[in-house]
Amino acid sequence: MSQPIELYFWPTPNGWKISIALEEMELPYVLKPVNIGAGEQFSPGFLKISPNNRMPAIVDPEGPGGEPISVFESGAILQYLGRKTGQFYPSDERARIVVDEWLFWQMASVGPMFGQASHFRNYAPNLVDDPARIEYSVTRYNNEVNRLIGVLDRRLEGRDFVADQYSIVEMSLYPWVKLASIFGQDMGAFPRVNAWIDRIAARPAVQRGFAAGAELRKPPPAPGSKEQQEAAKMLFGQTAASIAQAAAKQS
Ligand SMILES: N[C@@H](CCC(=O)N[C@@H](CS)C(=O)NCC(=O)O)C(=O)O
Repeated sequence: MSQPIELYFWPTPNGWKISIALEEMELPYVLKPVNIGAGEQFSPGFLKISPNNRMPAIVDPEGPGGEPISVFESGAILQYLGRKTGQFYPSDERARIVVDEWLFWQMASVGPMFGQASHFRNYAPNLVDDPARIEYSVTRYNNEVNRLIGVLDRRLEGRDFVADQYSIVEMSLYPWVKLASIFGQDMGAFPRVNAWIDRIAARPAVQRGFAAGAELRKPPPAPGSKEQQEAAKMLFGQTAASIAQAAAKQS
């Protein structure tokens, strides 16, 4: 029996990418919660594994050569797990390049743009005095999310999955794209994406991946509450100096 992989995790789209992958690949794992609203991502122990103070990250006690290895950045983790298991990440070079193209597209475009769209739509209104100040940003990122879902919809013309088969690309994209409607997107305009969402949602491993750490997920704190202000302080307005201070507090 192999030793479980430690998954440093909080239930958010980037965290679910990896719980889904571990479930799909049937790898044993233990959750190591990193409460990002409470600043646990700044603890020196976690920063050693994940220097960018973001989850997810993993520690595989049975890495290359049988020695432990840690990996941060969800795209790097998905590629590592795909290579380790030989699953959902083709070894044929041409097929692998297609997976890499779309995985990097997720990492460089979908994740960051959806993240900004969510920030300006869901969080920023509680952080500014005058909502007119964020109107331009809300529109900019909503448009970008809309454009990206359009790219995905075109890609899915005549195909069930983004690459030739269900792959780590779906694991990276699905947790974000399924949230698009709550980011205010009219998903009626994207029938192929909707069918793709249904196809993925039906997979038992995806359902298990989403259920991982469900008990950690609390309703978002009430706007203007002390809890919300504390979480916002942790998550927004980070600078190099503020991270150093937070790390010192956590040590
Ligand atoms: N590019 C990173 C992004 C990870 C990321 O943004 N994680 C967020 C939660 S979804 C986080 O840990 N935030 C903590 C913070 O902002 O301090 C990846 O894909 O792994």
